[in-house]
This record gives sequence, C-alpha cells and structure tokens, in this order.
Amino acid sequence: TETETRNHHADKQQIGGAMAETSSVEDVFDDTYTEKEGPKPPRMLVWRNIMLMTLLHLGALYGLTLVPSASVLTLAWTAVCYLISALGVTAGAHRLWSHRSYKASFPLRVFLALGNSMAFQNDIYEWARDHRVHHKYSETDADPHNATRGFFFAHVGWLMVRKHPDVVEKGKKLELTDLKADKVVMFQRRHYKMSVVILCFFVPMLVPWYFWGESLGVAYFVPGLLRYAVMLNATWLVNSAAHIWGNRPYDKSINPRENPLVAFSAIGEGFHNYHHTFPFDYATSEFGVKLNLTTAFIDLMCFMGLAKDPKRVSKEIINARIQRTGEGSNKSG
Ligand code: ST9
Ligand code: ZN
Ligand code: ZN
Repeated sequence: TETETRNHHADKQQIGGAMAETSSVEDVFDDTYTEKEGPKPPRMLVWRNIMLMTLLHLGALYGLTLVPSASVLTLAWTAVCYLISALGVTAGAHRLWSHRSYKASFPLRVFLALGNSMAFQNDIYEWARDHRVHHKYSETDADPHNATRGFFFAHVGWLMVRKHPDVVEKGKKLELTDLKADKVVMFQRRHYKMSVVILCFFVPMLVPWYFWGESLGVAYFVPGLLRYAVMLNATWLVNSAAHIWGNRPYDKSINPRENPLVAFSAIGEGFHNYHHTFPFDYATSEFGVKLNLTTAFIDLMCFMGLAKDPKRVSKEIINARIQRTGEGSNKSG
C-alpha cells in the first residue's frame, strides 16, 4: 500500500495494462488546485431556468394526480422510458463517456445516445465535460455542483445560476479529444434540441396514444413530464444526498458517500464514496450488480459482444484503500 497516494493515480496504475489507455481521462481528483482568495463572485440568477424548472415540477405534480387514470400499459411504458433514459445517463454519459470505464460498439453507443436525449440532461459532450470537472475539482469553486454550497445548490440550484468562472476556466483545460473524436457524441450535440423534442417529449407521449389509445393528456403528463422530473431528481440526488448522507468506507477525507436509497433510484449510481475513490471502475461500486441495474446492463452488453474491456478494481487494492483511508481505519487520515 505504500505505493498508493492521496491522488488516485497509483490505484489506477496498479491495475496495469488495461488502464494505460484510459489514463488520459481527467477524472482524477487534483489536490493542487486552490480556490481564489477574496470575495466570491455574485450569484447571477437565470430566470428562464427557474421558471422552466418550476413549470416542469408543477406539470409533474399534475401528472401524479393522473396516474390512477393511466392504463397498465401506459404505466409499464413509463417504466420503460425511465429505464432507457436512465441508462442513457448512467451507462452512457457517465460510465462510458465521462469515465471511459468500458468500451462500447457503435450500435450500443447509438442506443445510449438516444436514451441520453430522452433523458434531456444536456448533451453528452457538455454532461461529460461538467462531470470531469466535478471529479477533478470536487467540492471547490471549479465543481459545477459544488456540494459545499448546500443541498439545494448541489441538487438543482446550480442549473438556475451562471457558473462560477473557475468551472469554465478549469473546464477549458480538460482533455476532451476522446469526446470530440466520437462521431455519435458530436452528432447528438449537433442535433441536440431536435432529438430532445422527439425523444424526451414526443415519443413517450405518442406511443401510448397511437398503440393503445391512451388519452394525449395522460400520455403527455405521465410517461412524459412525470417520468422526466422523477428521473432528473433521482440523478440530482447523487450530487446532493450522496454528497451529504451515508458512510465513507473507502475515503473518509472526501464528502461523497455510500447511499443505498440513491443507488436504487439512480439504478446503481449511489455508491458515491467508492465512485469518487475509483472513478474508472465500470461498476461504480465494490459490490458489482447489487442495487446496480446499470452494471447488470453493461455485463449483458459485454455478454452479447456489444461492449468490452470493463475496468474493475481488484479486491486487494480496494481492501488496502479501506485500511489506509476508510472510515473504519484506525490510522489518522
Ligand atoms: C441536468 C444535468 O439535469 C444533470 C447532471 C447531473 C450530474 C450527475 C453526476 C452524478 C454521477 C452520475 C449519476 C447519474 C445518475 C443518473 C440516474 C438516472 C435515474 N468546461 O453552461 P453555460 C463554457 S440538465 C469547459 O451556458 P452559464 C463553454 O464554452 C437539465 N467550458 O454557462 C460553454 O459554451 P459551450 C436540463 C465550460 O452561462 C460556455 O462556458 N437542462 C464548462 O454560466 C457557456 O456555458 C437545463 O436545465 C465546463 N465545465 O450557464 C439547462 N461549462 O457549451 C441547464 C461551461 O457552447 N444549463 N463552459 O461550449 C444552463 O442553462 C446553463 O448551463 C447554466 C449556466 C444557466 C446552468
Ligand atoms: Zn460526485
Ligand atoms: Zn462520475
């Protein structure tokens, strides 16, 4: 364990050959960055986003009252839309494109990009750029959803104000050539608005209406708005709740935590102390598929030959890390 360092690079190198090619991904915490001294720049509200987010949540609440009048097929379709859009974020924007924790074939990348547009969480390029600065400058001014600014800011407040200038400054220095070289990522970015209108709103609404005669109102508010708002909040809970509540078995010096409730709703993304300690692990958890549908999905894709080279951290390295920096360790950290 002597070879490990606070910077997670050592863990990465010990995994050997398979890791070498992904070591350019800048998702490793950089403890050399310090926030600028002096007063913080003023908070600049973006009223358009505040209004749209409010409307979305009011629409979702109305959708909730329509759930009893939705047909069983429509409810099943809502679950399908939830899963596809969630996978577009977890298996797509997050584990594949932000962290390069496995390799995906062209058809799988197309599926994940479609799911990602259905999730309407900014295009893959922007999402991955923001996510890499989130890991590299976690919980500082350069972290887009800096959780030290409180639950609300980390959850949704960060989408309602202009970014801290350090996010942009540090983000511009990130290595993003892998994203620019991915034709699927750049195609989705070019056609993002249109793809969101079709996949996040039209498809969820028109399928139940056309195929089993659901009313357009129910079809718009339940698999459309309600599904979208719940999926957004499940995602945001990773940034808010999983940076505040839970255990820290792997690294007690950082705030991200193991939160099983968040893991459940975010189909595997709540084991956040593990994930910030080993960001390149495709399972984002020590425990594989447990509460982790996304890992099961990637396993299935590997089995079907549509994905390969999932990166995993060995038990020895995990245990050494638990001993050295975990909450349960007796050494002072
Ligand atoms: C949404 C995203 O909800 C959710 C992400 C969550 C992340 C979760 C991570 C947790 C782990 C994974 C868990 C997954 C779980 C999934 C579970 C599923 C069930 N680097 O942004 P702008 C530059 S979105 C470098 O406008 P402002 C750049 O040049 C919801 N450069 O800044 C950029 O231009 P361009 C729907 C950067 O003006 C320019 O600055 N969407 C970076 O301060 C302007 O950028 C919304 O609500 C960077 N990091 O505005 C829209 N950042 O892009 C929300 C910026 O052309 N967004 N630059 O290169 C906005 O309206 C604005 O971004 C803003 C800030 C108002 C928030
Ligand atoms: Zn985080
Ligand atoms: Zn991550």
